[in-house]
Amino acid sequence: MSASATEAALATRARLPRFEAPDPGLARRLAGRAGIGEIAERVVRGERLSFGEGVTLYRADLLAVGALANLARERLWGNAAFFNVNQHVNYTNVCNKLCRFCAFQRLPNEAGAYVFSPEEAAEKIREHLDEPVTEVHMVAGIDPRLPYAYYLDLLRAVKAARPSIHIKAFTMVEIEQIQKVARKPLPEVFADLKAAGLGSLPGGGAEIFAERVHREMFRLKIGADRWLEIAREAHRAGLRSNCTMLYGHIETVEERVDHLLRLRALQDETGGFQTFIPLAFHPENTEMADVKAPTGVDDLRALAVSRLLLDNVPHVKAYWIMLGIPVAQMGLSFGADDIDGTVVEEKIYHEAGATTPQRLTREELLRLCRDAGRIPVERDTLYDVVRIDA
Ligand code: V47
Repeated sequence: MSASATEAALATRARLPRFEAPDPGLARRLAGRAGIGEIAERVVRGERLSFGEGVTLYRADLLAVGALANLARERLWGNAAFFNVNQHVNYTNVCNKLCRFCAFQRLPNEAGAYVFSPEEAAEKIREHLDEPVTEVHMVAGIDPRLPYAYYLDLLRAVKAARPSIHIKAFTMVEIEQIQKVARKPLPEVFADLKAAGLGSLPGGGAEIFAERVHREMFRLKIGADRWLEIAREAHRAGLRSNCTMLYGHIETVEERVDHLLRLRALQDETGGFQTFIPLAFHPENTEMADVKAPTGVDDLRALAVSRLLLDNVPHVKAYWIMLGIPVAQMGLSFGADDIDGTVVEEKIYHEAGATTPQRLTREELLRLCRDAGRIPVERDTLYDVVRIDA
C-alpha cells in the first residue's frame, strides 16, 4: 500500500461528481475589506503561505479568513462532505503520563480505571456487527503493565471479530510505548503491527509542538521531535496517519502557526498525513478546569487557518464530537471537508465535559451534511468512496 495520502486524494477526487473551480470573487472582496487582500491573491494563485501570514490570518476578520478557507476547500473537494461509519474503542484509561489537560486518565488503582482484554475489545466490535461499520478507531492511555503481546493480540482479536474492519489505532505516543515494550526498532514494530491487522494511525498525541507548552502541560509525554520522527517512520512503513493540534489552552497564536508549519514540513517529506484535526481543549474535570474553553469563533478560525496553511494535507476534519453539531456544520464552510463518523461510544471528550451525543446514525450524518449545503460522501478510512447519497 502506498503511504501517499496525496496520491490517494487524487483517486478520491476522480470518484466524485465533476465540479467547477469555485469563483474567488466573494473571498477576494471580503479579504480586501479586511486588509488581507495580498494574502487572498496568494491563495487564489495557489501559493504557499508563510509563518507571518499564518499569524496574520489568526488575527484577521473571521468571515474573510473563512471565505478564503472555503475557496481552498472547494477547490479541493467541491461540495463534498466526507464522513464514515466508525466505532471508537478506548481499550484502557490507565495512564502514566499525567497530562494536565486530560480528564480521561486514571491511575491503576483509582476508581473507574479499566483495561479491556483483547476479547473484551472484540466483544465491543461484535456488538455492532449488524451495522455497516468500516472502521474502528482505537486510542487509549499508556499503561506500562501491558506487554507487547497485548497490543498484537488486541489487533488480532478485533480483526477476528470483524475481518473487513479497518483498524486505525495507536497515536504516536502509544507507538512510543509499544516500541519500548517490544524492544525492537520502529520498522520491525510497524511490520508486526501491520501483520496483526493495523491499517493506519490516528492523529492524536501531538498536542502543541512548542517546548514551553510541552514542559508546562504534558512533560512526561514525548515532545515534538519524537512525535514527528515516529510519524515519519510510520509513513515510511506504508502506514498513513492523521495529525492534530490541541488548541485553546495556554498556547500562543505563534505556537499554533509553528505547529502547523512543522506538520506541513513533514508532509512535504512523506505525504503520509491524510487529515488534520484541530482539537478544541475541553477543560472540565481536568487540572486546567479554570481555563476558558475555546468558543465557536475560535473553532471556526482554527479550521480555516489550518486549511489555508496545510496546503499539502488533503483533508481537514470538523470533529463533531468535540465541536458540537452546529459548529461542525458551519465548519464545512470554513475549510473543513470531513466530519468524522458515527463513533458509537466516546470517552475522552465526554469525560472532559463534551455535551454532544455519544453517537450519530448514518442518516443523522447525512442530514447534518445536507443541511450544511454539502453532498454527503461516505468514505472508508483511506478515503475510498463507499457511497454517495446525493
Ligand atoms: O492526543 C485529550 C486530545 C487526543 C482532551 O485521527 C483532549 O481521526 C481536548 O487521537 N480536551 C486523542 N482534547 C484523540 C485522537 C483523535 C480524535 C479524533 C479524531 C482522530 C483521528 C484522533 O485527544 C489527545 C489529546 O490531544 N484530548 N483530552 C481534552 N480535555
